[in-house]
Amino acid sequence: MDISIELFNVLIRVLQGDITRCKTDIIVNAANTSLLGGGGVDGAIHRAGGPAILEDCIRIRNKQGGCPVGGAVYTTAGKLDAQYVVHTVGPVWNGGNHHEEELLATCYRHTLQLALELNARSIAFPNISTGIYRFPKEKAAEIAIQEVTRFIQKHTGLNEIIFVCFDIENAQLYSRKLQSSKD
Ligand code: AR6
Repeated sequence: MDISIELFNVLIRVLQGDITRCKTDIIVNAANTSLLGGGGVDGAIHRAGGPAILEDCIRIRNKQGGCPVGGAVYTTAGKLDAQYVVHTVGPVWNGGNHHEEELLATCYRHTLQLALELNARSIAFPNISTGIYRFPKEKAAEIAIQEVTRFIQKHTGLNEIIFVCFDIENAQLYSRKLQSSKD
């Protein structure tokens, strides 16, 4: 199921598993606007990374009042084997007529922009919004792949982008869609 393809000189990989085990410059978190942690991948990242991540989140929250939907901020990666965690806030799926698709695309764009500013070479994304926030998985995969592809067409710096899929359904969707984007 795990696949790798090369697009615009960037290795794009699909891995099924736990993002907290990734060794990439950046691990992306699917956070909420409070930045105070939660369940799903957010809970896993804070648990594995330790309290330094939450301390940074609280500093950011005190300074700018959390993070808006579609926004992205970065913190230490704490005990994770990464340099930074980029926390982005995906939209809650609410039927599709509340700018959900655009907001999800904005998460990927802002996160990738931040990766560029942080001089990151590698980044691991979870499937933002497709858990507790109920965004339809297929649509979310299309948006993620589209935004990543657009970004690497225009910007150099990243050489590895990993889509970390926790569930088999997402892993299959991403593998299929990436294979066909190559053909
Ligand atoms: N590694 C990789 N992916 C994971 C992991 C993991 N360890 N754990 C879950 N996933 P979710 P959301 C997948 O619910 O939908 C939090 O409470 C999961 O299977 O984590 O953006 C935040 O604080 C799914 O495919 O995030 C927010 O309140 C994907 O990660 C809210 O949930 C995203 O699921 C955000 O909801």
